[in-house]
Amino acid sequence: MTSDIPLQILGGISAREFLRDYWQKKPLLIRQAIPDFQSPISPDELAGLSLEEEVESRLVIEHGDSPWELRRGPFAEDTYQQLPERDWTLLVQAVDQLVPDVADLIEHFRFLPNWRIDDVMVSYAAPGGGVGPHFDNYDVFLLQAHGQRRWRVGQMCDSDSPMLAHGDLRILADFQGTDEWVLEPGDMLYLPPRLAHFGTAEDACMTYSVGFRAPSAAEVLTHFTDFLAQFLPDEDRYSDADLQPTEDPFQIQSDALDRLKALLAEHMSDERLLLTWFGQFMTEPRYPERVEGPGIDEAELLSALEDGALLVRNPAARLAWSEVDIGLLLFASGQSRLLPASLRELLKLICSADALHAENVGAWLSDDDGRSLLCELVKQGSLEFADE
Ligand SMILES: [Mn+2]
Repeated sequence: MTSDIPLQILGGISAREFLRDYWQKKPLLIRQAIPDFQSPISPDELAGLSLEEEVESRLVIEHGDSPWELRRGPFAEDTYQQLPERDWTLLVQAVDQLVPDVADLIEHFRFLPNWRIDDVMVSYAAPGGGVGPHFDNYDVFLLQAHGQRRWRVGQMCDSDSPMLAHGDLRILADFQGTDEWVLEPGDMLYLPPRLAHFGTAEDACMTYSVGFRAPSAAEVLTHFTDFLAQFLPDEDRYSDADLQPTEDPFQIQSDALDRLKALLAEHMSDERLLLTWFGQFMTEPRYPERVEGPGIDEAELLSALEDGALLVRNPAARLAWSEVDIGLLLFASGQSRLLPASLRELLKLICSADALHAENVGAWLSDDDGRSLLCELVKQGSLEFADE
């Protein structure tokens, strides 16, 4: 089994061991997870991204206009000349959507479901820079890309953990350090959700955070029930055709609760709807404005592919698929599509091939469902033509 092969990215343990002993449980320091790692982008290039309108970026300045000042990008060209020598951090979200070489890092994490991955955030810190002791509700792999960063980890936290009174940043009032390590380029630290951590730059340094996502119980309940409600007619109501005479008309009896529980159970247990909602929800793009396709018809798509065009996944799109009793469901950037089981190989190709072209999808272009699927994904913006 591939899941039992020792992986360099996990420090020589297998995916199975990592998931059993560390994932969502405890931190793991991996020295030289990527030996001789060199950052595909430079600090200047990262600063350049933070000037762009459509890029989500933040600056945290420890001794700024206020303690732990948070500024949100896009930043002006002269921002970086006016910063102090030390103790500040620049954070840029979803760099994997902007720089293909950064997206390639995700290939190391194929032992985890792709739909659990959020983005690769890249941070640059001046000496002494950090964002304060805090915790996140998500798993993260922190890959040191340049310079050295000291990471301290501490206690498990939750929403009752005391915080400093800084409106924008969630900084722990109380940090109980248990371990600390200095990470060099290529070293990586895995942190489970809710573990207090505190990183400080030993010298000017860059860190890549491969962040994961998990919907909160509150999100699952509110979003799923909203989705479900669209399919429920108004006449589908609490009903009590079995009602018995009441002794006290003001009392809510347990039989009313039983009827409510039955109503909830009846609707909440529809697996197809639950799967459809979940697939759509988990593939909703973080930046929907980056997933917009051209108006194109099947004939145009066909002739472009025959002329040698390459189709690639839009790095801002999210894709997932699943199996149901009557076929396959493809989820693409918040939408779902029921497809015949015969398209299984095409779905896998769409989700994982480096590029789609006349050779690898040729056979499906003469299939009505296959051709229409590819065309829809281009129109929706989940697939796009490669520049060359
Ligand atoms: Mn963090």
